[in-house]
Amino acid sequence: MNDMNDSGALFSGQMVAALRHARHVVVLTGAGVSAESGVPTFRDAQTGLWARYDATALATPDAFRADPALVWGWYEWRRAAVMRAAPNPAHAAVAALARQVPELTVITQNVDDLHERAGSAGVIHLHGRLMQPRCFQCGTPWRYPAGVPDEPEGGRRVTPPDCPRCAGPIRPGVVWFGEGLPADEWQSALAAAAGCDLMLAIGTSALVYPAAELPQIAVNTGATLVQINPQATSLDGIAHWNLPGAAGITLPALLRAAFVGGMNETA
Ligand code: BV8
Ligand code: ZN
Repeated sequence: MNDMNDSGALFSGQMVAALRHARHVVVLTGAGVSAESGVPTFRDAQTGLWARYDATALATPDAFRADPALVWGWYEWRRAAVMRAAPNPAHAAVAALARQVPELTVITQNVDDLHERAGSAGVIHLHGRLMQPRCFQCGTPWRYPAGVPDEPEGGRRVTPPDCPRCAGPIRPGVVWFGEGLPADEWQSALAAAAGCDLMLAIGTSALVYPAAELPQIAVNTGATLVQINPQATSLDGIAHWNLPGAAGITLPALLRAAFVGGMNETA
């Protein structure tokens, strides 16, 4: 799984010590942390009705204006997948880490609620939340009917509901490409990245901005950067340690190595 260091330990002793003695840890996650829960990443090829579309093209205000039923259908299909999914050991490890270090800040690019369902509190959602729709026109929050939307495997067009206040179309509560990030969340993320002494970048290709700036900001302010990702990314060059494994295996193992008794004792 991970590069064995010369003493045969799974992780370098220096890295384990850095985590064990960290004062403020930031965990930055991307779609890869939810991959083992069966939630497709942005890199994964789109399937069914969406196979003909590039995700970054669908996730835009223009795409919604041009074909609201296509885009709303896509988000209903993703929401169904997330509601059927369960947090995996990586989400559980992030939640357990909060009890092992003096201060933990969880920053995610994911619009799913798997960190929260695993027990993480105060998660900073840079790109919004699938479960918080609102009116595209007047911004009035809207509530989904109870239950998992019954979406066909291959997806389908679904006309978005009308806003009870202005009859405008309801949109997903996510940040689309070309839209600014929520100001408070972004300011909190910037402050945490600049103030932490160790950042774990987990399951992100670090290609979407401004979120992809956070690891560099952490390194520039003296933090140790540890990346967990089975593939190479643009972070390989700035990370102090690259752990080329699946988050659901690597992160629990790292916690066990760093904290006596690891997760079990705290779970
Ligand atoms: C903005 C919500 C302006 C919606 C998302 C600077 C340079 C270049 C471009 C830009 C720039 N600044 C801005 C831009 C434009 C754009 C951008 O970055 N484009 C990219 C494509 C080049 N940014 C924007 O548009 C941002 N807004 O700039 O607005 C503005 C400013 C002020 C006022 C008004 C306007 C908004 C960006 C947010 C867009 N919304 N999501 C939705 O979900 O539908 S982004 C979305 O894509 C995700 O949230 C995430 O951020 C990104 C996908 O990246 P990842 O999460 O990393 O996932 P990915 O699939 O790519 O990779 C998965 C990784 O996991 C892989 O590396 C894989 O190896 C790994 N993995 C797989 N399995 C596992 C694993 N790892 C561990 N364990 C495993 N088991
Ligand atoms: Zn409205």
